[in-house]
Amino acid sequence: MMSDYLVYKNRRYHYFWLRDNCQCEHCRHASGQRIHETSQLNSTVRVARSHETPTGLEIVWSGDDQHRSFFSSQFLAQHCYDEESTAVIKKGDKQQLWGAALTDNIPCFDYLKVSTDDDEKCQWLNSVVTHGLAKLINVPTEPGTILKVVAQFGYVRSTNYGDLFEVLSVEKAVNLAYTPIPLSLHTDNPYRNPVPTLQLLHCLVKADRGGVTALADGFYAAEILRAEYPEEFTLLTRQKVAFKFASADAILQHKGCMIEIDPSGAVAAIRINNRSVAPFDLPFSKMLPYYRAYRQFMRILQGDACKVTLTLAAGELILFDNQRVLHGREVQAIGARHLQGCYADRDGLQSTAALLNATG
Ligand code: NM2
Ligand code: OGA
Ligand code: ZN
Ligand code: ZN
Repeated sequence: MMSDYLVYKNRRYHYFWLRDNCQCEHCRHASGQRIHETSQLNSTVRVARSHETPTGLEIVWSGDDQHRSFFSSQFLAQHCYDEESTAVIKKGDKQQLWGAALTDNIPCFDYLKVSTDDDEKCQWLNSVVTHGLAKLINVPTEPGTILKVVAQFGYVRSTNYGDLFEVLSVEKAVNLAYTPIPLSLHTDNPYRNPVPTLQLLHCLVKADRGGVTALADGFYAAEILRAEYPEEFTLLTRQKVAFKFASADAILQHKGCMIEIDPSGAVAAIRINNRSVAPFDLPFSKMLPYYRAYRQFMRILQGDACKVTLTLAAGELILFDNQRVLHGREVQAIGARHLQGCYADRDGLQSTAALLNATG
């Protein structure tokens, strides 16, 4: 059989891949977007001639009107795919998992600095990418400031709870969040699809007593579960369960796995919220094993290896990945505690971080 690839610097590149990724002005718009339709290319396109220049690789194609391509060696190195490593579970290359030892090392930044200095802003956002979490201090306690914080990196995701929500203890609360009752570690809005990917909580008034914030890296806890209780881990990644929320202005329901893995097996998202789990609707034979797995995962999350606690002071704000980092409220809040919260999109934050990293 005729070869369908060429070798450049000991790496193989398929002819079709090269033709599809041609960077010439007929194939790519000045914006960088592809002009030709991949589905319309000649699938048997072949290289008529190729030669290496000091800066890359030139190709003249046969069976395609003598089309010419040039690939810089940088482009080829950056996009090289010649490796058979599909069996390896790849966690996001920037992720840094953390456990209880983070208590004294939570990435912490000053609001004035991040809003006036791009390097500082870049480090703040990079921490959210790596740790799924960052704390801001010296955030003015003027109500609504949380929206200005979001504007530093992206846009608010509005929900049935509004652009922002008041975490206050009220009469006739629609959600346990709006009572002084403790909340076990959870991710917000598991009953939505898509789930809001980022959450911010800004403390305007600290409780006289109680109202302690608990945090845990769900990805770290999931790796403990995977290592120590593999069957329980698998059950939580395979069996969907329903989450529900209903109030006067919303009826929301979604079925999903408590631990989501990507096709390589890497943990991609956590969905845990004890107060809004609907009655499990599982095959009879799976009911008790599922409870065992869920309860074991909660014990790991709430245990000494994973959980970090802190009490937010007025003017402090936490920004975290709502599909990775679980949050909770320990100890009944006494006094006029007041937080404001809101949601935002992780991809917008990642985009701002990427721009800052590119220019910095
Ligand atoms: N609040 C704080 O997702 C949840 O139901 C947790 C969300 C009410 C917006 C609480
Ligand atoms: C929430 C929440 C925690 C707190 O509003 O979603 O979890 O400390 N609040 O009040
Ligand atoms: Zn071209
Ligand atoms: Zn919450």
